[in-house]
Amino acid sequence: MTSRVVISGTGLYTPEQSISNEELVAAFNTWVDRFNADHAHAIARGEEEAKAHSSVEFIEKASGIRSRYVLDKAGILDPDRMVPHLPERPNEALSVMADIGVQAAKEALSNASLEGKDIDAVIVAASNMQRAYPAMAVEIQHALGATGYAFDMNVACSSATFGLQQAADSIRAGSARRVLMVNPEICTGHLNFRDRDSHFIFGDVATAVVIESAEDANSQKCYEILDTRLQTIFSNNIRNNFGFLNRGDETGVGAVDKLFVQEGRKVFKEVCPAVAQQINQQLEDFGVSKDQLTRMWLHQANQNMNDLIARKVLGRDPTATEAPTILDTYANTSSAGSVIAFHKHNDDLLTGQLGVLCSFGAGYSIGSALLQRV
Ligand code: CO8
Repeated sequence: MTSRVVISGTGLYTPEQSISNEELVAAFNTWVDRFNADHAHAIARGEEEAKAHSSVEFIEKASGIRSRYVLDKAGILDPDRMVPHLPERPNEALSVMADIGVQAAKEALSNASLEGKDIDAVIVAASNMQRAYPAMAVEIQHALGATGYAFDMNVACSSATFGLQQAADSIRAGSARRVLMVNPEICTGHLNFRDRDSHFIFGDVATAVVIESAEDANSQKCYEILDTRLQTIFSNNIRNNFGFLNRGDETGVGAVDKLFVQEGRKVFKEVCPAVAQQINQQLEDFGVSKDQLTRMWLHQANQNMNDLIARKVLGRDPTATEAPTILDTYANTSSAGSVIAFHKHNDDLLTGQLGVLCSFGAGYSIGSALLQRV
C-alpha cells in the first residue's frame, strides 16, 4: 500500500496527415454548392433549406482552431464522401484504435523507464470504442505484454482525468502496482463533416500516461498526483445516440443524431463557470493560492473557453506559458487534449511547482488533477 502516486511517463501519437481550415472549408463549400444545385427546385419552392458556406475566419475566431491531425485526409476532403476511409482489419491484426494507442503507450513506457511487462493494469479511457468487445484495453495489454487486468471506460472528453483517478485509486488501494492509461481518440470517425456548426471541431490522436507509486518510480521526471476531483451533471447539450440498439429501429439508422451533435453556445455558457468553480474549490481545499499555480493544462476544445476559465482561476489573463494551447494545431481531440498539453509543456517546471490538469465535456463531465513536480 502506498499513499504517494506519481505520473512517471507520458506518450503521444500524432497522425502524419493534417488538414488546414482552408482545405476543410473548401471541401465543405464544394459539397454545399453541389447540394444547393442538386436541390435548386426544392429550395426555390421552399421545401428544402439552402445550405450556407462555412468560413475560415469564423472557425478561427470562434474556436482558435487552425488545423487538425487526422488518420485519413483524402476520405474527409472528398466532397462525395466526407468520412475518413479506415479499412477494416482482420481479427488477427492489431485494430486501428489499439494500434495508435500502442504507439503512444510505447513512448510513455520509455519515458517512465519501463517495459510492457512492468504494467499490471491497462485502462483505455476514450470517447468512443471501436467495437463492443473484447475491450480495447485487453488488446493493448496483450500487444504490450502487460500482465494483470485491463478495461475500457468512457466519460467523453473527461475520460482521461477520470481514468487518472481510477489509476491513482487502484494503486493506493493496492489492486494494481503500475497502471497504463491510454486515450486513443479517433474523433473524425464520429464527426459529421457535413454539419457547418461542428465540421471543424475535432482531430485524431492518442495519448498514454503511466501511473505508479512514488517508491516504485525510476523515471527521471515525475509529477505527484496530489488530488483529483470528478464531477458529472446530466445534459443533452452534447450527445451522440449511436449504439447497439440502433438496429432495433430502422427509421433512425444513419440519422445525424448518430454522430456528434451539440449546442455549442449553451455548452460554453454552462460549462466554463462550473470548471472554474471546481478548480478554485480544489485549490482552496488544498491550501494552494492562485499565485502558487504555475501551469494549467486545460482541456483543448476552444481557446475562448480556456481564456475565460484561466481568467476566472488566476484573476487575470493567463500568459501563453501558464495555460498552453495545442488546439490550434490538434483541434479538439476529446479526452487526449489536456494530456497533449501536459506532455508537450511540463519539462520546465521546477521541483515543488504546481499545475492543474483539467478536462470538461459531454455528460457534462469535469475532471481536475492537482499535480506537483517531484
Ligand atoms: N462558418 C461560418 N459561420 C458559422 C459556422 C461556420 N462553420 N458555424 C456556425 N456559424 C454561424 C452560426 O450559424 C451563427 O449564425 P447566426 O448568428 O446567424 O445564427 C453564428 O455563426 C454563431 O454561431 P454559434 O453561436 O454556434 O457560434 P459560437 O461563437 O458559439 O462558436 C463553437 C461555436 C465554436 C462550437 C463554440 O460554441 C464552442 O466551442 N462551444 C463549446 C463546445 C465544447 O466545448 N464542447 C465540448 C464538446 S467535446 C466533448 O464533450 C466530447 C464529445 C466526444 C467526442 C466527439 C468526437 C466527434
